[in-house]
Amino acid sequence: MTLDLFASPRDTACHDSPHIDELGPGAFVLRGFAQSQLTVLQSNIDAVVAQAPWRHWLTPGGKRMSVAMTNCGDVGWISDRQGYRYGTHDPLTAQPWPSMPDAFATLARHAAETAGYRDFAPDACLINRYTLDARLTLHQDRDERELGAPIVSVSLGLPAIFLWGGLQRSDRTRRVRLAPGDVVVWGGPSRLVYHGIASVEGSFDAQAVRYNLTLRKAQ
Ligand code: MD6
Ligand code: FE
Repeated sequence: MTLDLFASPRDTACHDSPHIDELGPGAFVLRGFAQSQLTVLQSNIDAVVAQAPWRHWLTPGGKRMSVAMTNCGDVGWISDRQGYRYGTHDPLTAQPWPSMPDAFATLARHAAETAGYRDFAPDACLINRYTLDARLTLHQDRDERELGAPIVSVSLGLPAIFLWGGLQRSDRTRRVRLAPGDVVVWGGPSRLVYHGIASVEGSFDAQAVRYNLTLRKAQ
């Protein structure tokens, strides 16, 4: 995988700071890549949530997830006692998931290209909302049919401590702070790395939350 910082001149419009941290083979944090688009992204999140409200999925084991979620795109990620899967309809409203905003798909394509993945065309976006007490335990993203495509993840709102592990759950993890506007892109040999969110930074008096967009090619 080659890292081509100057993949395309139009990419430069997307980010103010091209600083890149390498997490592992094929995995990068593009610091501040979405900084100039946070307002647009947030209004698109609000529009999705107006159609497909936040909900706390149950894990297959019956536990309520602390992270609130919704989706947009052709398919959305669903969890319940039957398991994890992608579905075309929101089980809460029985409607198709809201369509993927252009701003999400374009940002994801540019971020993927900057990390060396050409022609990324996401068909699913999971939107996560973290309050201060929310956590996401170590997991692999393996419900997608297309494991050859990378995943692009965009952070908004409060900063968080992201855990980056290895290909085994028991591998040691590295703590990586993700700030609003940071974009993580990973695929290739790192596609099935275990990862999670250890904590969200903030004070309990504030109403602020963290949002994360995870764009994937699911089908
Ligand atoms: C989060 N992210 O940042 C959780 N998964 O809130 C993920 O679980 C994730 O950032 C796959 C690829 C990128 C991610
Ligand atoms: Fe994940």
